Amino acid sequence: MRERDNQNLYAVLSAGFPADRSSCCIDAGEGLRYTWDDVERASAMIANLFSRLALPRGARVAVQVDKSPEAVLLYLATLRAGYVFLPLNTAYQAAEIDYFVGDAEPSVVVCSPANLGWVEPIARRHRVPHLFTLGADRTGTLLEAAAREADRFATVRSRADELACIVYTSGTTGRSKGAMLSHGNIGSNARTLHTYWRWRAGDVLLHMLPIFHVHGLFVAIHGALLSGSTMIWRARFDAKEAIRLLPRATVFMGVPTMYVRLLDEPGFGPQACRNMRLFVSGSAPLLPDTFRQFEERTGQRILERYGMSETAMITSNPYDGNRAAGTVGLPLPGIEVRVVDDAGRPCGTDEIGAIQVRGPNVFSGYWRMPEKTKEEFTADGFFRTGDMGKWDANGYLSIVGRSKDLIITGGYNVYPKEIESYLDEMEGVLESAVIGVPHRDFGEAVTAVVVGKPGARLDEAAIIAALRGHIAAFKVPKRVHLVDELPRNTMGKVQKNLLRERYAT
Ligand code: MCA
Ligand code: AMP
Repeated sequence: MRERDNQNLYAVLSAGFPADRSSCCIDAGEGLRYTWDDVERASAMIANLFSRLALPRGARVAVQVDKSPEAVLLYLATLRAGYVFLPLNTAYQAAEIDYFVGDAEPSVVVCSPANLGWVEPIARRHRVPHLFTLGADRTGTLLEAAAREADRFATVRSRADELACIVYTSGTTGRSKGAMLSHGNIGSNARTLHTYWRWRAGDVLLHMLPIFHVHGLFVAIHGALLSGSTMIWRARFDAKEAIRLLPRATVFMGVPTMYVRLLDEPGFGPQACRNMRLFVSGSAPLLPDTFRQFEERTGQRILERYGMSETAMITSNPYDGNRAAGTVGLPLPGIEVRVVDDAGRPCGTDEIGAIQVRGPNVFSGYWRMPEKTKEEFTADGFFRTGDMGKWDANGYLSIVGRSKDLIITGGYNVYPKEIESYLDEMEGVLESAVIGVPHRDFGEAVTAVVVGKPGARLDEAAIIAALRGHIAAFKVPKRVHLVDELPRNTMGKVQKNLLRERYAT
């Protein structure tokens, strides 16, 4: 294989690094700057460390660490060394991490030093061969070990179909599924977005998203790397800090909650956006109202796009053409999108149907779930997204709902089934239903409706307190309503639509 045929995602991305390697790649604030040379050398050191561990081909590197430039270096190093990166939400608690480690059987686990006390027993129980720590302040055993390694590394050659990342998405049955994404899946999507969104030398990305999901890890970072652009890097989103930093940026990516919060700041306006050329929104529906208010306040039309962990980005509003509020735009080049009725026939304009997708971006399947994978693909190779949508007369797609029982809160997915199973196990609980209700800040708020066993004395605060510590805080219901019974249809199925109506306010 010649060098330019190497489909390793790092090789693809690094082709976009600027000729001047002494310029800034990541500006993490407080004088902490990483040049492109730093990125190459530090990722080489970690890649050398992993290579020396002689892990089997396809070995998984599971990572639950706070956001930091070093976490990006660890990601890039894993790709370079030809291993499979597996990012995990920092909000996950012991029971959740135990499941992921047991399911993915990683050869390496990297956790934050503060969590070592509870991660170590999990890693031991699952016989993980190598456990390292990495703190957001550059502490931990990973960097200590990597410091002894050489700072040059020949990126491993990978085929397009070789596995690069496993991204877990919450499962409809309560079990999370690992979406297997190849170097080719991620690389092709990165190149497509690079062209479609007109990434260019001199762009500056303000990066405030978490990096354990497709949005912050792939969509945002890859665009910047492929165009040799500087990233202004902050560990978390804060509206005031964003307004302070935006004048130095040209590109920003966020979930709708971030746009709502920017608009809540009285000082936010065209001044802050004076050098901005692109605001991108995704992961959850952007309300047309937010789109319009944003344009009124800043003169900028937010570009909304649509994607999934299984597929990376699928559609996007155009860069130059009309960005239509309430739509997710047009299929990206090279990606086929169709909306079909129950019989699998293509829907006409304004007809609601199931959204399916096929293309080089679509994952190969769920980790060790061949049956589930089979169910989610049609005979002609389209992936069933679980989203419902419709085309308008101009060929723009709108998402009108989901056939999967899913709540999206502040851009994070929560599967009701998982929360219901925890609630149903609680003492005194007979049954429960978990729904999403409209929420000004998070878009949807996780809400539980609980029926107690006869004579049981249930209490909202106690239920919420009991869930905390077990599951990630963003999954914990904001409210728990105690009722005598759940509404059911004649088939005995809980009518969640009625509950959503009842608790909408
Ligand atoms: C935080 N809290 C939340 C959420 N985030 N509750 C519900 N939903 C949330 N998303 C709760 C915390 O548990 C805590 O509650 C309180 O809010 C404050 O926590 P804090 O960490 O300070 O929150 P924050 O910093 O204000 O975070 C809000 C946020 C964050 C910035 C919107 O959630 C975020 O970064 N979301 C982005 C998610 C994302 O990147 N999704 C992409 C998925 P308490 O104090 O009671 O414990 S990838 C994807 O979907 C596809 C591929 C796609 O298309 O992109
Ligand atoms: P995830 O499983 O975290 O990858 O989330 C993917 C889901 O997020 C999709 O199946 C959609 O339901 C939702 N999603 C992503 N982008 C958008 C958007 N722009 N509008 C509405 N829903 C979206």
